[in-house]
Amino acid sequence: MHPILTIAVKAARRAGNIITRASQDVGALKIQSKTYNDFVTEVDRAAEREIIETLRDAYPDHGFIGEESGTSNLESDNIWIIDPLDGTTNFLHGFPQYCISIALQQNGVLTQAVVYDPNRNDLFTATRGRGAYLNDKRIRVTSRPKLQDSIIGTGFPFRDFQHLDTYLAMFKDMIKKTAGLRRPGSAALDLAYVAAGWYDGFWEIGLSKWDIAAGALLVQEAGGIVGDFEGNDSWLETGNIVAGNPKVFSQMLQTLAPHLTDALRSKIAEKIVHTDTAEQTDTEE
Ligand code: 2AM
Ligand code: CA
Repeated sequence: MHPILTIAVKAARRAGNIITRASQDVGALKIQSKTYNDFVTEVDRAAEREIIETLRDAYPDHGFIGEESGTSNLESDNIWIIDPLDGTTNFLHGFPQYCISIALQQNGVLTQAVVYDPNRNDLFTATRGRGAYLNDKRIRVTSRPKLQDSIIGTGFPFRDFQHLDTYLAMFKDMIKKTAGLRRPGSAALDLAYVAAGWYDGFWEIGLSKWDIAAGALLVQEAGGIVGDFEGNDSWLETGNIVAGNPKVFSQMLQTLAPHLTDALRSKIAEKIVHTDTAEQTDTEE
């Protein structure tokens, strides 16, 4: 294992211990609502502190983007992107689908990824150029050629409902064009499942960097494709993400295309649309 990845795994397992201990008595936790329908607990915070301390011990000059503690030292060429507990709502309800997600971005490129599911003890890891692994076994995306035979993961809009109608139209189309949709509630694990070949693809609107950074590298290193809704690279920035095996990925883009509003197009494409169609009004928003 790459030495940097070894440290990230250590951090993830330590956070896993904190979360698992707390899961025995979620009733005792103090819960705060960050914004409507977005919760944080002392467990999220303690797990993130543990992860950052472990990484900072080894790499004092690295920077951090954490879901709970915000950003620090962003001038560094090495930025860790951390979600200490992805699936907090599940965790709070005792629904055993949540994980720790840690990614390293070096000079703007994702290079290391850990997604750790403490309930199943599933450790998903990837280093750019070296493949993706589940508990030390190499994983690959599926080779299933048809969307019609595929299982696709997704997430529902939960906080910001501006795209809800668009999402439901996408959802309706996907229901008809796939073998089934799944919505367990942790985006980082959803992406890990694409990498492991348990799903053939995944899509969601408006995620945060820490939900997807690690999972996306897992998918890429497992031979899959990650893109925004037009297949371009703005997914980490916009959080509008499609991932899948190469064949299913392009069929998903075709399925989503008729539903795209300007706001859901790639950043670059959006600029072109705006200059070319300056007279047009946006009917969707
Ligand atoms: P989080 O638990 O780390 O915030 C799935 O839709 C993604 O959205 C998850 O990765 C989850 O990450 C985030 N999310 C935040 N609040 C949510 C909620 N109330 N319901 C579903 N997902 C939520
Ligand atoms: Ca998250």
